[in-house]
Amino acid sequence: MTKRALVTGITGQDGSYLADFLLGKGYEVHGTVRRSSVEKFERIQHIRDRVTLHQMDLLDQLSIITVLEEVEPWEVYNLAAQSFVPTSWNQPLLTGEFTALGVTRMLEGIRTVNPDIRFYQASSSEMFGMVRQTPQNEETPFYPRSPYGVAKVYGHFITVNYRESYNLFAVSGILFNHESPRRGLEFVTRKVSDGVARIKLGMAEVLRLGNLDACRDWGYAGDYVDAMWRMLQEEEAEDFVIGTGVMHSVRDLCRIAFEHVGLEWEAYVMEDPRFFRPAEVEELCADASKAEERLGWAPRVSFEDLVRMMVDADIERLSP
Ligand code: NAP
Ligand code: F7E
Repeated sequence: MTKRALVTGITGQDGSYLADFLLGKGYEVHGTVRRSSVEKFERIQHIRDRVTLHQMDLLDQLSIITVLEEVEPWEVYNLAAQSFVPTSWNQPLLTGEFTALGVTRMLEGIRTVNPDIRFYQASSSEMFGMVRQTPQNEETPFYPRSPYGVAKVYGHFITVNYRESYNLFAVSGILFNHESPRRGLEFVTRKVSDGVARIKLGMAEVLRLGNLDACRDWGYAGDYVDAMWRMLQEEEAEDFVIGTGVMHSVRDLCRIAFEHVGLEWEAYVMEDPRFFRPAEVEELCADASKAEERLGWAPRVSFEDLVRMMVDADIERLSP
């Protein structure tokens, strides 16, 4: 029988890769979109006729229940959120509504419509914030450093709580940063790949960034959606950390990206106080050994290959 999945946030980076992945597995794929005066479906344009879209907003409980009733999914992947950390300081209440309370609305919808649905929550390494130990695993305590991180901690624990209270198959994937040519332009990897492409093509002269010392465990989004799916195929609902275990600084990112097009990064990158954050997450590094052992999951794309893939894609996109 054909499996049916519902993906919230299908127009986002991860939603689009997950839709590709599930279609490849033979799923019937449904996705939720917010009503907008203009369509923003670029990331799913290539599969537009293979997925079914439904209007839904995380702020609107009725829209969630209606979509769950219409689609009757076996699996729900809750990827929708306000996901950009700096915006969470400018719009902390909206971030809380989408990224925290939105998860409760999804879980309440599932409990009401069909408690047998398997539920995936997109938790984040931002929950570790000011890290209590390195590398971080499923047992590491959380210390979020932004309204976004705080909202994700709520989303994480409400998922755990509904699993324990109502026996739902509800899991959290604690995913470390993952990137791709479909990454939003404001995130640092894409800002760098886009900036490098513009400089190489003579369309820009400098690239203004914030904290170059920040370190992240960056992986490839295409690898990470596979881990989401694996978590929902398990016998027991459990949470997993997903990351590469390799950490790089923003400085490394710049060096590798500029080197790829034969340029010296120091000549073009300027630190700009506008891009520093009120509270920073200095470093994150995953210990994904539980996922490796239990899910048989491992990242396939290295950081260097990821950066080169993103730079090449932006050069191709921007070339006349
Ligand atoms: P993204 O590209 O920003 O996509 C977010 C998606 O959420 C978009 O489709 C957006 O729709 C939708 N959305 C936002 N607010 C909504 C609302 N009120 N109602 C319904 N849909 C709404 O994010 P991503 O990188 O794919 O990340 C996917 C999820 O994983 C997010 O929850 C994020 O917080 C989490 N996460 C991401 C990473 C990472 O490194 N990428 C790591 C850990 C966790 P529009 O197109 O209408 O804006
Ligand atoms: O920043 C530093 C910045 O915005 C990474 C989201 O997907 O991953 C993402 O959150 C680092 C930070 O991602 C600039 O200070 C320096 O230390 O690419 P980012 P993020 O904040 O780590 C997590 C796991 C999520 O869950 C989130 O949804 O890079 N940095 N200069 C900069 N960052 C940006 N954006 N722009 C700069 O100019």
